[in-house]
Amino acid sequence: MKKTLLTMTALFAAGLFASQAMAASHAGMAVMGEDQDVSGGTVTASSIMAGANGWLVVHRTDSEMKPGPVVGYAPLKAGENTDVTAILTEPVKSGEMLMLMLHGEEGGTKTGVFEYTLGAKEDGPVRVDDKLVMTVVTAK
Ligand SMILES: [Cu+2]
Repeated sequence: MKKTLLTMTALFAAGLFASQAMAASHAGMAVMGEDQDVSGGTVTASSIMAGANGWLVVHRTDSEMKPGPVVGYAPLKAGENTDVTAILTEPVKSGEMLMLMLHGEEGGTKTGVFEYTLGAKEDGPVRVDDKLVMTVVTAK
C-alpha cells in the first residue's frame, strides 16, 4: 500500500513538472519590433520566439488595438527568429499602425502555404492564456 502511494506521488509530481515546463515554453513566445519607416514596402520584427513553425502576420490596426486586415506575412521557424521581414501587400502611410502577430500552421490543409485571411481558422493566431502573441508598431 505504501509503495503504491509513493508511485502515485511520483507520477503526480512528474505530471506537474511536465505541465510547468510546457507553460514556461509557451510563456516564452513573443513578438518584438520597433516603430519604423515602412516606405520601402516592408516591415520587420526584430525578434520572434515561436513554439513551432508558423507565420508572422501583419495586420492593420489603430488605437483600439484590434487586429484588422492582413497586409503581409512571412514564414517562421520554431524557436528564435531575428529580423523577420514581411513584404507589405499595400502601401502603409506614416503614422498608421501595424500589428505584428504570431500565427501557427494549425487548422490549415497545406504545410508551408499561408492560408489565413482575417477571421479564418486556417493558420490562425497562436494564443497563450487566451491572449494573442503580438506587438504593435507605428510607421514612421
Ligand atoms: Cu493575426
